[in-house]
Amino acid sequence: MERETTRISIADRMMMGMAGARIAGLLLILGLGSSAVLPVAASAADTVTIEIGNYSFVPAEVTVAPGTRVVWVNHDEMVHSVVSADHLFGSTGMDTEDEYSFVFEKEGDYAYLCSLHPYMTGIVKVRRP
Ligand SMILES: [Cu+2]
Repeated sequence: MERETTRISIADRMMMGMAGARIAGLLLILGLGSSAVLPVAASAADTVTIEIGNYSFVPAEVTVAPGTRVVWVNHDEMVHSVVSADHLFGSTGMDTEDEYSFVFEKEGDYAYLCSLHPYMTGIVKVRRP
């Protein structure tokens, strides 16, 4: 009798183990599902950063969707600015690590330059995806 009880007990434990594995598998699937969704929800797509360094805008040309905030960050030792060709947007002098941002709502091509070094140019192209 005691042997039989032991056998049942082992079978129970095996079944519990299998159920546990199934639950773990389900949690794993749910976990993977949510992690696959998260990057889409991240706000990274709404902001594009342009680095200013070595007397240039990098990248000099970006294409973004309407509503995107473009951020310029001055990593140079020199003061720079961001001024659009049509004066739609423009920063004051930006010291090292200063930032300037502008939200582009309408489609179009927006050429800009640094007013202190006019050979520094860039363009933001706003296009519907
Ligand atoms: Cu400059």
